[in-house]
Amino acid sequence: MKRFLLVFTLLAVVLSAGAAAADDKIVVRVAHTLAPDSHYHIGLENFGKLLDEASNGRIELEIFHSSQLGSERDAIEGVSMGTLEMTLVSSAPLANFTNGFLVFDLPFIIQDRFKTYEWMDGPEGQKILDSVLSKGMVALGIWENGFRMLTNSKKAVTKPEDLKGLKIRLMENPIHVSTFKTLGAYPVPIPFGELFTALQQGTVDGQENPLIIISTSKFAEVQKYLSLTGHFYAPAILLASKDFWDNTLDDGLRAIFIDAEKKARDWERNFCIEAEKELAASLEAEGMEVVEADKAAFFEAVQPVYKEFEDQVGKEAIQKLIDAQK
Ligand code: EAX
Repeated sequence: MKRFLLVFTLLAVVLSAGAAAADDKIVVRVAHTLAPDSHYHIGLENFGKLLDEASNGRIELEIFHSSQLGSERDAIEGVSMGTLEMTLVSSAPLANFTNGFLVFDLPFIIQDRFKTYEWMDGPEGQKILDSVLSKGMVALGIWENGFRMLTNSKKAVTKPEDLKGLKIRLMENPIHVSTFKTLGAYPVPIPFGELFTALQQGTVDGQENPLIIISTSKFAEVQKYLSLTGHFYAPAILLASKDFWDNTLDDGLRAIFIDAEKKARDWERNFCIEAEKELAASLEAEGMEVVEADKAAFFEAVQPVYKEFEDQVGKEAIQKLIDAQK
């Protein structure tokens, strides 16, 4: 009997130790607004795999796609308050929280994505990332959303005048809104999760997003014309809640996140570049009419936006980003 009790006690100890190890698992929720075959989602899946491997299964990344946890603004708020661990968002809606990222929103400021990657990954980019620390967030790095292209249901837009009177959905960002006002369009900020329906119902005539989003969000079903404008370049920022970063993770786990983020970031950027190569042709095959845009004319037309925002963004910050691409 004694022997039996001893075995039983040992077994109980072993079992409860096992339970403790299982409790030790850290589930990290990350939210984004895009489709499950998008660059964000596939990039995050890869990030999750890297975290899992490096932590021997201790870190589990749980990805919520398609605005399941709300808009980008909701997700940033959640991360900032500590009710959500992570999110991957365009930098544009961060304008509601900091001026740090505004420089990226200026039309046509980014021409050379490769030189910009170097700049973003260096000390200048780090200063920008650090601007969210006081908002309860840690920005881990800059991934890619991409060069934004214009679509609409009314007409082929090749020059600024063609935009007159078109209702265009934009992200919630003052520079984006001003750019489209300057071009003569009616800007309408709508969260991404409501965009397909807004296009379908004609609440807006058009929208602008990278080709990979136009494709994975099936906008060809509700938009006829695609103009290859590349008017904004959207970086994607991987944000973590500062509470989660400081209090749930320890030094070892933080190092794992930092290392996995760099690998996943580079992988995701390459994925975007590769995917993009085929996309104009495949959207054409889906029935869109694809036109080149007179970029020089658009560039000229949006110059007042630089004047309007140069104080808020900082002349020096603008010049640094331009010089980095020389
Ligand atoms: O960050 O809202 C948008 O148009 C963004 O490109 C999208 O949510 C990805």
